[in-house]
Amino acid sequence: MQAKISEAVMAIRASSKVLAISHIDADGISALSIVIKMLEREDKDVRWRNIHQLNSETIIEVEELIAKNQPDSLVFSDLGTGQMDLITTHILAKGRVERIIVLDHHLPHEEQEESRSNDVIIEINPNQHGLDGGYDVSGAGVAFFVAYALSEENVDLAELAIVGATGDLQDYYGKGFQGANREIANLGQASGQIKLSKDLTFFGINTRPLPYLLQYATEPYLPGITGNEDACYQFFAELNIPLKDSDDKWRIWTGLTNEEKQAVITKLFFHIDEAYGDPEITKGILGDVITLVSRPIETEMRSAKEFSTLLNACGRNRRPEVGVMICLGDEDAYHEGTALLQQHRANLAAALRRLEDGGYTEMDGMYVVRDPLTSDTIIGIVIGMAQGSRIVPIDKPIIGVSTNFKEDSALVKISGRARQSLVEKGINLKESFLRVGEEISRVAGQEVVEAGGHPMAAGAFVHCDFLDDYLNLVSIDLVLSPLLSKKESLLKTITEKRQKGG
Ligand SMILES: [Mn+2]
Repeated sequence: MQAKISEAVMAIRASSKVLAISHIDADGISALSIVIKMLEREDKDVRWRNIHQLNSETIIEVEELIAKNQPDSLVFSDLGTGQMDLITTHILAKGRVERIIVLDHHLPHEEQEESRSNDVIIEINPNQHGLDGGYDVSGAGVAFFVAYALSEENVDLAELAIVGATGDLQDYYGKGFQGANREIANLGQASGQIKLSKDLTFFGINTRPLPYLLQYATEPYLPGITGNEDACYQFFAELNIPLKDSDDKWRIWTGLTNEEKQAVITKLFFHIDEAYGDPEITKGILGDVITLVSRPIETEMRSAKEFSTLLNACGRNRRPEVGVMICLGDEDAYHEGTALLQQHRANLAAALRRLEDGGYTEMDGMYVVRDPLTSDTIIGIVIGMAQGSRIVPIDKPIIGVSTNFKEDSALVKISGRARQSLVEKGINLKESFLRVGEEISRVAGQEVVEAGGHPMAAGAFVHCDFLDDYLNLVSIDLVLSPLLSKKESLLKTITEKRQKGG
């Protein structure tokens, strides 16, 4: 991977005008901001654009941007590996640019486990070098390693790499980062950009008034407290902890005294232990919390977790460029971003409320959420939260279908989430989505599905005429595939026994 990074560094030095394309989520926005900063510091002319997914429709947009801006080099971040065929046919084959750098961490298809670099393309994907793109490093992390190799002065960009990794949920619940992410965190700490401390891992410790810190807690969901405003007030009243300070301003977690914090944590431990009886969950409310010390206090930008949510909110409200400007330090963008965050929260809450009113169906292999009011940009988050808060059961994967999409498109976006326990039983959403996509395209005689992602979280674009067939077949595949892989491994054990014992 170091060799590939060096090649990317040389390619960047050789370029003068660069078009950078990135994903719209927090990791994609952070990755793009790192790319922009490192290029600007090298005095390159940079044009950039976030896109929701690289597919057969958006690649045309990229072609148009190339025609308009005439860059000599292209950089893709947080996407590209799964779309190498599109990049090859639409850009490489047409000889549009001199260099194409792909900085991605999504799992390659099985036949693409080797980097497909050539004279023009430099592909850097940690999965092709023995790292795990799900946990070891994010798209922003890959971009950071290139930036850091370009100049050690880019070490300050470590904070954005950590924001990206946080956005992709690469920190283990309660345990923090590992692998390359841990290295990035250490670099950021050594350079004074970030501070790691053991603290409450809840969302909003820098920004939320105390009652709301509990009312909106979902990691873990606090039975009897989450969503219950009265219970939250009562919780602090029982501990004699005032909710407002002498200026009548709401107090936030980071403003509490150590004694107050200790009292709250003890009470939470007791409550969570009673509700779950699982010491892992109880202990997990304390863990590595990352503070971005050069960002203004009492803002979302102060914590990696809240910063990534702010960026997600921009992307999911179709304003990813606002997120990029926030990363680059633009104050107006920050104010616009916080308004988008409020909108984002309202959209999520409304979508969850519709689900609570029974807005999902059960199939053999999965639960399906089909809500025309939920946009394709938040459907993935909504289904994740629906299972996190147990509004939808967790014994099967959950699939969200969004028909709320760009009007002129024939493609429907679907998203899937599966709990770790299901993945351990042999469920692999990405493989199921891809396999059924290939099968259905074969019998349909045309490409009707484009899919990608990870075993626990995957997505697909499906031609609307084949949506119901696709869902029915995926449901069957999700029932069968764990059984078939179990069968395979049993057969393998027999072979091994025979070889050993004769
Ligand atoms: Mn990512």
